[in-house]
Amino acid sequence: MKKVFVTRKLDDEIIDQLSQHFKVEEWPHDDRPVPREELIKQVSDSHALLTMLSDQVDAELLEKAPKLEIVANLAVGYDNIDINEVKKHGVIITNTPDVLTETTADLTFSLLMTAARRMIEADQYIRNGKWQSWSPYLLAGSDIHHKTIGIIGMGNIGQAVARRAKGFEMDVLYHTRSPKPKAEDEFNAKHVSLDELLEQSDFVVCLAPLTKETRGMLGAEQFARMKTSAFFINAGRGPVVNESALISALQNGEIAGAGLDVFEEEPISSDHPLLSLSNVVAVPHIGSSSRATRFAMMKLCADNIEHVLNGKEPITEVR
Ligand code: 8YV
Repeated sequence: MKKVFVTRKLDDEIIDQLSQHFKVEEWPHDDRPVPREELIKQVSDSHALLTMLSDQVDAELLEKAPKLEIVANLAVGYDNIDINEVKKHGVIITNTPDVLTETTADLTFSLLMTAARRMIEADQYIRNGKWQSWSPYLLAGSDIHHKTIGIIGMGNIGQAVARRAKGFEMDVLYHTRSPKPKAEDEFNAKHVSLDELLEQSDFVVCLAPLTKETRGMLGAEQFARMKTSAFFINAGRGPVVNESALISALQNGEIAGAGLDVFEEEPISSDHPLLSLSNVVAVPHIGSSSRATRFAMMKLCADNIEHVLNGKEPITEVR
């Protein structure tokens, strides 16, 4: 019987599905990653790995995995996997696109709204007993409707964010490797250079994947180009941003605020400098985290594994 190793405790229904056909072993914790030594030990006789973003799949691991046929990553991003190495070893990689698009766009837009309308500060204001009377500019924030949103990385999630922005009658700019004529028709979106996007947007939303080209692409120079009234939202990958440059831009009033789902190094601790800033909204990488979507992601990983180990085509292969 072929063996599947699952690197985090998942839904019982998923494990039951896989156990009907395969020998399944699962790291028994849902809140901490499998230690590297354990992963290396487990992979030595595994035919499939169901991995999380916190697991590094690299040359060292693959050398120790002679039977491995598939790595099914529970995320649309796969920057934790050395694609070239995996391909060299003839192993198939799958990810979880589409099923998480709308949920991640919801969270991205929530971050934008929460930052602009100072929702966290307002909630804390009441909880801390500060609400004594009404006042004209009490917790006055920034408008969202009719403003300009600039989306960096116009893939499926970027387009789903643009669709939400249209509901708020926003102007949509975007910057991505190749223009998206469909998005231009549907949202009247304008493809612009990164500099133009930064200079003209009231909300800069980063959804770019992490690659050699995008690592550190937003630094001091880019934040300096943004309007002082603009907000920066990141629901893509932390290392696309130079975090110390972002902190300086926020501290020096070069930008108005930020909404962040992702960070340079995750998890961040409660004494992280970003958390000392009242104009920052931070959430712990929960973009795709609705119950239904996380289940759909797990199911897609299990289905991909079932297909590949049974000699069928994978459903969502990373090519
Ligand atoms: C994942 C994500 O849930 O899909 C991605 O790329 O960032 C999230 O949706 C997270 O990475 C957990 O693996």
